[in-house]
Order: sequence, then structure tokens, then C-alpha cells
Amino acid sequence: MTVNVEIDGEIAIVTIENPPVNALSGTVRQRLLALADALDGDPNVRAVVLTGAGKLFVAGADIAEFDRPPEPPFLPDVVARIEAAAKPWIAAIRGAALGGGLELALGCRFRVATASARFALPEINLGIIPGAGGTQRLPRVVGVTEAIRIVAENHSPDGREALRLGLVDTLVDEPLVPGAVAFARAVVGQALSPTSIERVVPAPAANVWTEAEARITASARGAAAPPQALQALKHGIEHGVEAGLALERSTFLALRATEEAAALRHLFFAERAALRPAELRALSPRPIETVGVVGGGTMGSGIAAALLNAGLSIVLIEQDEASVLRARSTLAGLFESSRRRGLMSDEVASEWMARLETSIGYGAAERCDLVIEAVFEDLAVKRSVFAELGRVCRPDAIHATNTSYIDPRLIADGLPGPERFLGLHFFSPAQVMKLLEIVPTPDTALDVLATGYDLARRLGKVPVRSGICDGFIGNRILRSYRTEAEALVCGGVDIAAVDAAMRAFGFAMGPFEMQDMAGLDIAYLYREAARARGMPVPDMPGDLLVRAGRKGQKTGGGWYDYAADDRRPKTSMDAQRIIAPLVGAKKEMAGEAIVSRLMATMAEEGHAILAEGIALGAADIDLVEVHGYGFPRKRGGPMFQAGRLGKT
Ligand code: 3H9
Repeated sequence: MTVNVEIDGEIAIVTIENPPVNALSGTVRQRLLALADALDGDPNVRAVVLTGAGKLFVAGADIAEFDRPPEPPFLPDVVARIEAAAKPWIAAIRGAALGGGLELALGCRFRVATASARFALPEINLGIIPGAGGTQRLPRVVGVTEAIRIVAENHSPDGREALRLGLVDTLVDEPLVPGAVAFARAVVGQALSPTSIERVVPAPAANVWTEAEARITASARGAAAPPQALQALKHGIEHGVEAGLALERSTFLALRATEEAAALRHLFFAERAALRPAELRALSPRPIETVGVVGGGTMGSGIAAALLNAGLSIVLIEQDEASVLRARSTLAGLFESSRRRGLMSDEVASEWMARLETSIGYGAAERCDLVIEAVFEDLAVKRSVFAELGRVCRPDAIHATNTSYIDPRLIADGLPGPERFLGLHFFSPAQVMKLLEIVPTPDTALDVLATGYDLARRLGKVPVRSGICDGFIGNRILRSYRTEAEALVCGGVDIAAVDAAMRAFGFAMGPFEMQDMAGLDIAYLYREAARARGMPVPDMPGDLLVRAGRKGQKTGGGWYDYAADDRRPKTSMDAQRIIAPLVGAKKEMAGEAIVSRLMATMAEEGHAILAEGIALGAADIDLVEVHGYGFPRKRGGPMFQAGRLGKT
């Protein structure tokens, strides 16, 4: 049974039991509808407590059903039926009441909850809007202003705030159900208060709508759902609940069928699957509390900040006093900017600093459960770091390299404890970027690998396992993307046209703007090294720019020119003159054609990566692109795009 009923005197207790998250699948909806009829017809029952089994109430509609046409009974009808019940239904909420789960609770006459319960309508994150009355009932219960924040701005009140807002009628302690039953007994026999939908809410001042529209459109950055969620809410307030419900439902169904929503669902499931690879599920990760970070440059400091943020203790190892001071000041700068943006209080900042120890030399590494090396990208330097660590660290400590390109097998070769060694490749800025490429060597023990995944989970990162190849998954695709972008330029396509096409597709920056920001010299040095090894790497326009001293914004120009203190790119006649020997006759190319060329290149490289077993699945490649390289989330990733075009 997905929905169970128990009778306690005059009270029926209805428990949704549909693990793992009590999603409102077709079977659950059918059973709820049948129960609403049956309990209305049972003269011995005078009130109904509705709750969820396990740690949460209901996480919403069953998202896995969204790729199929909706099947009756539809959730709005179930909610309406419960709302129309002759007897009061009381939602008893612990954990989360999300999306359709909150809409179901709003259909109940009363709501009781634990103080730590969480309420949200996260539909906009899936590219849809609430589809079972959430945009209509919520404002009638909590008022328009608060409803806007919850429906269209991802605000998620806890039990205490929900009580203040009038979203719940009372807080109860655990055990939840007896508390809810006591509440139900107290309301039995009382005249029924208006249902959520019957309540009258005052229309807000006109500026509430205009300000919300401006705010939500700006923060949505092109996403369709948030402004439409607001429109449905507004429509119901201005034209009445029937009109509001109709618009909400038609918008929900239309958005559900979009490419954007399909892409976001794809990522939703991919992100969850990434955290729990099947082969590691039975393994216990090793306990990690103190982490050493070797190297306090931009990357090392960012990694340290990410670790501190997750509550771990850090030993940051540098080679001299000046480097320690620089690392401390980089970290202090990161805290300061978080504090300025209101993301971190003074107390939290000082608590962080208390967990940060800096050390000159390797002695302090003996206390570390894990040490992450983030030094200069040079094999000999990295090997000398691990040789030192091998002498100092406990024999069970895990050693990780943050290398982006060097084969981890070469780094670990001949050093003690190869089974405790793996690659943990962070992305800059490491305290922000969600991707963590996890690169085991053939010697890495499975519980060490499981510890890498557990660390990613604790850091709030998305782990993706990569096999060993030049650049792993992400940088390898980046290289082909850039190479193809340069090939377009060689074919006569305008630099700015390529960037504009990729921005229109949803990237924050085009490939040339991005190179100017990151610096052209890294890719250049990489190609030069390959040439030095005798590999036939032809000159590319970027090589000519670097040789002419144009390495990007840091040198005042690369593909574009930049005025001092202004990061806006300007067309550069100099750059065009420098690359002219490699550029063919000018060619107009439509933005869509540019995008599909670059998408095809990324997908092709992705297919090669899959065929070589470097990535475990196509969805992993999409996660790498979305969480490490700014691929627009609403597009799902290059492999998702290729699949939609029928190319997989
Ligand atoms: C909606 O409600 C539309 C309505 O307005 C209108 C309808 C008409 N469906 O995240 P976890 C799976 S839209 C199906 O790892 P946690 C998840 O894939 C919905 N499956 O656990 C995973 O599976 P697996 C609005 C779902 O404890 C497993 O459950 N609701 C759903 O870290 C565990 O998930 C949302 O957007 C679902 N709704 O976090 C809420 N939810 O084990 C989405 C989860 O095979 N869910 N799964 O990998 C969440 O935010 C988190 O999952 C939650 C638990 C906080 C609930």
C-alpha cells in the first residue's frame, strides 16, 4: 500500500508511504482520492490526519512521471477533493512539504508541523510552475507578498516562520502524529473555518507587482518559469480564483512540455545519481576531519575556503613566511567579500579562522586525515610534495592531487601508499564551483574513492568520476570547444559573432571572452609543450596573439581590447591584424549554425570520452559542463543536446 489508513477513535490517520520521498505518483493520487470518498462516507470518522511516512511529508509530484503525458487522477483534482471533504483534514508535517506536497497540505483545512519542517514550492527550479493550486491557495493563506517570495523566488520558510505566516496553525513536537491527533480531536465538532481557496486576500498596492516583476525578471536571467509563476499568482488575485487556477494549470502543462524543463529534470536526476554511484553504495567512507592543503595560491586558498565552509579543520601548508601571509590574506579577502555581501556573519568568519591553521613545511601534515596538493602544475614539483607527505603523514592518510592535466599515475609512481592516492580536481574559484572531478588510479582503494565522494557531498559539490586522459573530462571537451571556435574564426567568422551566438545560447561568456578573462597563455604553453615533444600541432590564431604579447585581460587585450578598469570587450584591430595570416575570407554565419557547430564538437568529444570509458555515462559529461564550465543549465549539457537532436 502506498497510502495507509489507521483509525484512532474518531480520527483517521492517513499515511503516505511511497519511499524514498513520498512523491505523489499516480497510485498515491488514486488512493488519496478513493480515501477522501471513503472517509467522508464513514460515520465513525470525524477528522482526518494526513501525514508522510519516514523523515518527510511529501517531496511533490513524481518528477519521473513528467516525461509522459499526465494521467488521471490529476493532482489539482485530488487537492480539490480533499479541500471539499465534509470533515476536516489536518496535514501533519515533518521534514519537507515541497511542491505538490505543499499544495496537498494547502488543500487540508489545517496544517500542523514540527519547528524544523521546511515548506517550499521549488517548481521553478525544474522549469515549471506549481500545477496544483499553489499559486492560488498560498497567497490566500499567507498574503500576496510572502506568497510571491515562496512561489517565484525560492523562499523556503521553516516551521517557526510558517507559523508566523499563518501557513501552519500550530507547531507540535515529535512524536508528530499523536500531537496532530490531539489537534484533530480539539477541532472536531467546531464550525469549519474557510478553506484556503475560500479565503479572501486584499489586493496589494500596484507597486508590489511592478517591483516583483522587475526583481524576478532580472534574477531569472532568461528562465521562463519564475515570471510566469508570478503572472499566475497575479492573475488569480486580479481575476478571481477560477481564472487563476485555469492559468496556473495551462502554464504548468505548457512549461512541463518545454525543452528547458526536460533539461532541468535531466540534471535533477543526474545530480542525485552522481552522488551515489552504485559500486560504492555498500562502502563506508573513511572519517575525515582535518585536511591538509599544500599550496596557498588561488586554487589552494579556494579549496581551503570550501573545506572550511563545510566545517572541516584545515592545515594550509606553504614553504615560507611570505607565502603563508599571502594565503592568509587571500582567505581573509574571501571572507571579507562574503561578509560584505551579507553571506557571512562576523561570528562565522572568526569561527572559520579558528579552524584554519597555516604551517611552514610539512610537519603539521602528520595530523591530517587527507592532504590535497594544489601546487604548481609540474610533475617533479608534485612528486616531491608527495615524497615529503609520505614521510610525515599517518600510514592511513589519503593523498590527493588537484592536477588538471598531469597523469596521476606518474605523480604517485613509486611513492608509498598508492592505494590511498587519487585525483580530486577542483574548479576555480574552488569555493564556488560545484564540480569535483574524482580521478582514481588503478591502485586507488574503493573505500578511498568512496571517501572522495563523501567529501564532495559534505562540500556540497557534484562529484564526477573521470578516467585518466589528457585534461580528464572537462578540460578535454574545453580544448575541442576552443579549437573549433578558433577554426570558425579561421574560416572567416567574426570573433564577436561566435561569442554573441554562445551568449544567446545561454553561456555567460563566449569562448573568446572567456579566454581573455582566463588568459590565453595556459592553452598556448600546453600546445608549445606538445610541439616540443614533436607533436604536429599547427599554429592557431591564439598562438599568434600570445606571441604578440596579447594574453588576455591581464595584458590589456587578447582577442579583444580592454580599457583600463573596464572588462567590456572591444573589437581589436590589432588582434585582427595579428591573426590575419590564419584567417580566410569573411563569412557570415547565423548564430544558430555557430551554436550547432560548437555543440556537435563538444558532443563528438563527449562520445569519444564515453567510448574510451573515461566517463561512466553521458549524464556525467553534462554535469561536468554545467557545474565546471558554465554550460547553461537550462540546456541540460552537450550530451543532452545531442540526444534531443537524435544524435545519440
Ligand atoms: C511538483 O510538485 C509539481 C506540482 O506543483 C504540480 C503537479 C501537478 N519525484 O535528493 P535526494 C528521488 S514538481 C521523483 O537524493 P535528499 C531522487 O531522485 C516537484 N523522485 O535525497 C533520489 O532518487 P535515487 C517539486 C524524487 O534527502 C531520491 O528521491 N518538488 C523526487 O538529499 C532521494 O532524493 C521538488 O522539486 C520527486 N519529486 O533530498 C523536490 N524528489 O535514490 C525535489 C526526490 O534513485 N526533491 N526524488 O537517486 C528534493 O528537493 C530532494 O530530493 C529532497 C530530499 C529534499 C526531497
